[in-house]
Amino acid sequence: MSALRLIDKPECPFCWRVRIAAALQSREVESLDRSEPEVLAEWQRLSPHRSVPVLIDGDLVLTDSGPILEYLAETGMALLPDSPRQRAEARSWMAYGDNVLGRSMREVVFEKRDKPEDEWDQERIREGVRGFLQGLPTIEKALDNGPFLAGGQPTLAECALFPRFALALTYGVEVPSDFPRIRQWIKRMVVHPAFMSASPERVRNILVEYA
Ligand SMILES: N[C@@H](CCC(=O)N[C@@H](CS)C(=O)NCC(=O)O)C(=O)O
Repeated sequence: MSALRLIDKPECPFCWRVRIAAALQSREVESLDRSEPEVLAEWQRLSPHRSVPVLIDGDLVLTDSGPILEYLAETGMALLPDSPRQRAEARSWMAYGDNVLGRSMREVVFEKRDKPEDEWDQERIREGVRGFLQGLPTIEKALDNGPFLAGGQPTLAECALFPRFALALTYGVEVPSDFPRIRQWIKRMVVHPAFMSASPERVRNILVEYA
């Protein structure tokens, strides 16, 4: 199996999910930080819509985390369950993570990330947190059925959702205690070497506390 190269941004949840998927498959990925000048030039050449992640496998260049994850799932160890129903569920969770959790959490992250605290738009943050929390009951219910969202093992669903929860924690948004299954599920991933090793160092320190 050839070594993969990933044009990467450490806290981008789309890059992060690719790193988790590769780590779950024990595949070596050379992470190329997009902020490095020579990587930036390569990225500008390879990414027509100017987004990360970009995966390079020999002469194959893939943009967008969706196709990248599907490619990894088809060319390496299982990242999707065997049954078509559970495969569809895993993919559906990926969409849920982006459309529900991600959409809300990005408001919190964008507001807090680049500004001093006394300039934060508290209403924007409250709205973001509200949207994120509204997304939790559906996940809590799904975790009634097993330790992971689509079967007994982490799948693409966890690859995509874990960064959303890890970012939430990093930006001060806790999962309330009335979601005990979600809290256990996060801990299950935090103690999993693939999830930990794929996380940015700053976040890893916060996750260690959580476990
Ligand atoms: N649908 C894309 C979304 C990727 C995306 O939004 N990436 C952001 C970073 S998190 C990006 O590239 N933003 C522009 C930039 O950083 O220059 C995917 O799944 O890969």
